Amino acid sequence: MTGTPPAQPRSRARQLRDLLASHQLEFIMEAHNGLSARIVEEAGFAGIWASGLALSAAFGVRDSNEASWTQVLEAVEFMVDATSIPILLDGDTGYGNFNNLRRLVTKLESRGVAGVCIEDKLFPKTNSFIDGERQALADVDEFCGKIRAGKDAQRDPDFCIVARVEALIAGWSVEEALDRARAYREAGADAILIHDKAPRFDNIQAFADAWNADADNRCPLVIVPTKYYSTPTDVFRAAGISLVIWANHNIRAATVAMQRTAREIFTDQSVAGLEDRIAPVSEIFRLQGDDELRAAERRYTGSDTPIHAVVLAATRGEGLESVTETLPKAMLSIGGKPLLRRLVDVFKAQGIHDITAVAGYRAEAIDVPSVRVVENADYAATGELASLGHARAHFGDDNIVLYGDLIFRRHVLTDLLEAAGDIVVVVDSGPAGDDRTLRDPAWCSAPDDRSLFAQCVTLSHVGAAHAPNDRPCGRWIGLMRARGEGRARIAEAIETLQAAGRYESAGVPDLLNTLIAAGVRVNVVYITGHWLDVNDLDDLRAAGDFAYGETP
Ligand code: SPV
Ligand code: MG
Repeated sequence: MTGTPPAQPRSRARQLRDLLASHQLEFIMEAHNGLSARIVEEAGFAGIWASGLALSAAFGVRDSNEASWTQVLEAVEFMVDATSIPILLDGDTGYGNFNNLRRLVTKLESRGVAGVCIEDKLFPKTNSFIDGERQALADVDEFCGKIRAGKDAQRDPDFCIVARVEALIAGWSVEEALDRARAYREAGADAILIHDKAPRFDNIQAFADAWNADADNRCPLVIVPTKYYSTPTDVFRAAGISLVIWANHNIRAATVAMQRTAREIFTDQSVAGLEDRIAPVSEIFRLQGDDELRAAERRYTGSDTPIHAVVLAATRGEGLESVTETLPKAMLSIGGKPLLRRLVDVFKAQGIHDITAVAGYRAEAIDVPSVRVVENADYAATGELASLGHARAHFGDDNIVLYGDLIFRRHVLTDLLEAAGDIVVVVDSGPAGDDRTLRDPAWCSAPDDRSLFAQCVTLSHVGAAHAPNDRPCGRWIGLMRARGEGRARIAEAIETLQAAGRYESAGVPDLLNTLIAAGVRVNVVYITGHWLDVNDLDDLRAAGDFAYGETP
């Protein structure tokens, strides 16, 4: 067979090299541990600056080589593991002479770090913004030897060594900075980081003008606008800068957040007033990649029976007629992906591969890989339960049933899968939850106490019809699980509804209420937000924004 072999994914070192060579201004951002690195990647950055200042601050030591190079290496390894984008390590002076740099480069390559930046100062260095003028610069020849040694040590030709010129920091002239930069380029540096502590861009502008005017200087320029931050970014673009490093803004933002939080908790002796302003623990679990572990557990421990998902996708969607002429609601595109495809991605991430969609309106338009489509041809005259009945042949011992217009963060499904009980529903106790005019208000045995650990709460009633007089505890989001004995109880409840002549028109809330009336325990998992259902054009827009903030 002939044909072009599939393209290899670019290595991280290659990605960094491409960023430096890019014809447009590129940006990388500081991170100091695995969590912040993942946050930088999720924000959309194409690379990470493993800042010496931020790493040492996170360790609680000074930016004066108080943390050993192996401690830095270990921290950066966590950052590599947590991300897929290139990391440029702030390697200070290379932690010693040429030989120390060689060893550093070898170790960085083995840990998947894409490049290192070394500065022409003396070990142990001090942060450039502390008494910069008192800082001695390295001898140019010695520093060039270090660059050459580093380049000779690398195995991957794409690994980048960025040479950082500290002449302006130490109070020397632009000319001195240019002389040094030229020497470093000739020694093999892949890019020049020209650093300055002045509040204006003038010196670097003069440096860049001279650098770019000289045809020999085909070597990208990198800057760190920490002090001249008010300079418009377009000025950097016009100056021909290749890469901007936002060098310390995550550690500084985290510092303010932690100071405020600690002070507030100390003063209030309570966290009640704070809870809604800090990341929910579920967000931390998400950033830690907990979903993947849950799915792997199911895959490898064999302790779980396969889970079947049934998506109720028969409706066109009242309020969405203008966009559902040719497709059902479940096929509406959210952020470039049909709703149903989003659900499939979430299921697959949890190791759920048996997915059935019950189609009705424009059934032929439901075309999503990995989804089995069954049709409720009588969808217009029947209810959700009848649609569910069409998927009966594809139920297993463990089933997830949900509305096809849902979009939710992955942890919502994780929470459901973690919950105990044969029949479990997800209820949002968030601010909108106590509004009984919303779809599917839910009354439960206890309100959400927002505790970290699962409460034992059961469902008492769902839906506005025949609702109790007190306020609902939240809103059923249209997502439930039925397994083991729960299946038999559901079959009985369906018989009850049939006997009462209510089956054809019944919705899933009717089924749940029938179960509750028969004394069946329906457990509740509380969530607060992090989901949407798409009922009208406003919801559709909101879903687009929601999807935008999602993990790729
Ligand atoms: C760092 O982020 O550690 C740097 C950049 O070296 S700066 O702090 O601006 O010198
Ligand atoms: Mg540094």
